[in-house]
Amino acid sequence: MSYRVAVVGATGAVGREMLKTLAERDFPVREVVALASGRSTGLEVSFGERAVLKVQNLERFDFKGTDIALFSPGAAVSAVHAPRAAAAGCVVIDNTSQFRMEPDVPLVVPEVNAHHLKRFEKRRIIANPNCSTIQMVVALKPLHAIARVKRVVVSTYQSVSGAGKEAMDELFNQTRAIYVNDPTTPEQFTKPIAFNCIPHIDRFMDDGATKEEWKMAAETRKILDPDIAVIATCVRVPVFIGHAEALHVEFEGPITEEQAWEALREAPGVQLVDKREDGGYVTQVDAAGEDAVFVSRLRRDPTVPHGLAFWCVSDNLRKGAALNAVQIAEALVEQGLVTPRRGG
Ligand code: 11C
Repeated sequence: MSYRVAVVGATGAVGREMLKTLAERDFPVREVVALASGRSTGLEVSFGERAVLKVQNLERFDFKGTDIALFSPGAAVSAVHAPRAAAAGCVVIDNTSQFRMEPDVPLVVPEVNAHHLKRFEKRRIIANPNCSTIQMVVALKPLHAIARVKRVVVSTYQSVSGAGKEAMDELFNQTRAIYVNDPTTPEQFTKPIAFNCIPHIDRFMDDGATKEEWKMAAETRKILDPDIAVIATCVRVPVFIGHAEALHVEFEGPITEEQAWEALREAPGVQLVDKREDGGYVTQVDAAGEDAVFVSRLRRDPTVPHGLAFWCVSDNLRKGAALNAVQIAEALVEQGLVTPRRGG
């Protein structure tokens, strides 16, 4: 069986990564269609090493006959076009924040809650979580199975690629400008991002948290367990690709470092690199281009009765976005929840 797959937002950083990931993982495609806004129509994007695709206009595209659509065009565009694709019979996997918290839209990280996928049938939309949530729940899941996570205190160190291609360009150009003493004004960020850290991602909410911090809490509860308390501080750092997180996790019951290491070693999607020596941990530069969620620096947190602290890093464009979306498509196929509508 093979599928007609559309990638919406195909010229963006995540859209390009989706095309690359579909090709690399040999997803069974009959045809791949690249879609974007009118101003990108006619541009060319690569489908891995396999083909060069001409970008088509999303506004004019008829989703009839398309089996699966991976969306990453921005929430406002998804709000209009994802339901249109679903109404045409396509299964939508949406990487934006538009539908994530809607009760009849499953929010899925396949290693954690693939069993939620079957709830997609009413809306035909599945939401891909925020990148900083995805890597955190992949690492928490095996530990939750041992001792039930009660509370998480997390600080993030998020790369500029989370804010898109222009943000990556701003880090590059600003870094260069500082070296050569050129004037530079922040545009994509509220403060200079070169040689700086900015404790502000997404908009401010009434309680003083940012929307990114709220997402980490609300999405974790929807994906993993509604009883988990999460307090996050999300920080943009001058790194191009890869998000890092320092987690302090309090559990309901006892859990030893040895139990945690063993569970993480076995956990799908996790790579444990924890040598307790110089360089024996993973950084964002190491994780860029990789599929795993890396866990390092795991140790007991002696300030609470049952606690662990650890460091968690992943490529936000891959596991944090494109790879997770493609894994959802693979899980739909494995669970027999999507069948090609024509030919195949
Ligand atoms: C960032 N995590 O790093 C954001 C990007 O809700 O899908 C992804 C935003 C989202 O800026």
